[in-house]
Amino acid sequence: MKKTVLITGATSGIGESCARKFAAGGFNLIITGRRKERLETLAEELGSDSGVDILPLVFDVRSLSEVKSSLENMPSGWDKIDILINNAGLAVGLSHLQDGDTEDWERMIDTNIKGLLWVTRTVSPGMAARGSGHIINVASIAGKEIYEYGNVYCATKHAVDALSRSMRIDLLKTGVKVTNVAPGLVDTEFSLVRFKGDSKKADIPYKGLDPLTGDDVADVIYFCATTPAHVNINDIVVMPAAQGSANHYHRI
Ligand code: NDP
Ligand code: 8X3
Repeated sequence: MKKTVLITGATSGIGESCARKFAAGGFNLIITGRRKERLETLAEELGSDSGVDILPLVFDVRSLSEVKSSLENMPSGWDKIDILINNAGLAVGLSHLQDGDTEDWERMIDTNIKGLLWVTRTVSPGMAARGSGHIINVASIAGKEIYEYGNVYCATKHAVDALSRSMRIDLLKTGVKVTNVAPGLVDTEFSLVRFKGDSKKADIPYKGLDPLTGDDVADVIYFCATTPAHVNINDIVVMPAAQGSANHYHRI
């Protein structure tokens, strides 16, 4: 029987790459995000190409009521989630703390921390009751280190890192595995979102080096998700070869 994977933030970047990778691997997919048209187009494309079943669900992870009404009222046959990939997330703004925009902070905290918690709180009881499952949290190198101007985004990803470790202990006796995946620089829509649509500023982080692609990170996530039952990758940091730390890049 095919396993089901739920991917949050599948409308672009790492999440979309995960959808393609897991569909190619024969998993049924629940793909989520706020951009309905993108989700439906992806669902149609992957459904016809790979022959797996795909359920697109449009909701904002920041809203506990939207998360619950979407995930607690699934069509029949979709209520057993084997793998949850908590990927939806974003950075908004890049400034010293004393100049920060508090609305940007709220968006990051509400999405990256609370959104991940709302989805996990809704999905994990079913996994625990069945005695199996795998939660994969997409954190960041920004959850291991900090960089100037990164303050609140780094804090949210440090929170994800802490939650991954906490969840692993809390779920230990239930048979549910927990993996933390911490990428460095990945070329997605992330930078465009951080710089609020300013494509000139958004290109700067990727100049003069080969960043990771969403597909590179999806390969790592897929590897983590397909280890034998008795093996768990607890935590994995994946970086472009040209990035030595959150603060060190080799640009040509
Ligand atoms: P993208 O901007 O390409 O993708 C982000 C995804 O998150 C989109 O599908 C977006 O969907 C979804 N999302 C954002 N906010 C919400 C929300 N409120 N509700 C539901 N879905 C939401 O960026 P990435 O693929 O790079 O980002 C994916 C994850 O990887 C994030 O957690 C990010 O922090 C992390 N990361 C990224 C790195 C990078 O350099 N790019 C490095 C390390 C980690 P929609 O807009 O349709 O809702
Ligand atoms: C995204 C990578 O270095 O921009 O998490 O924080 S970074």
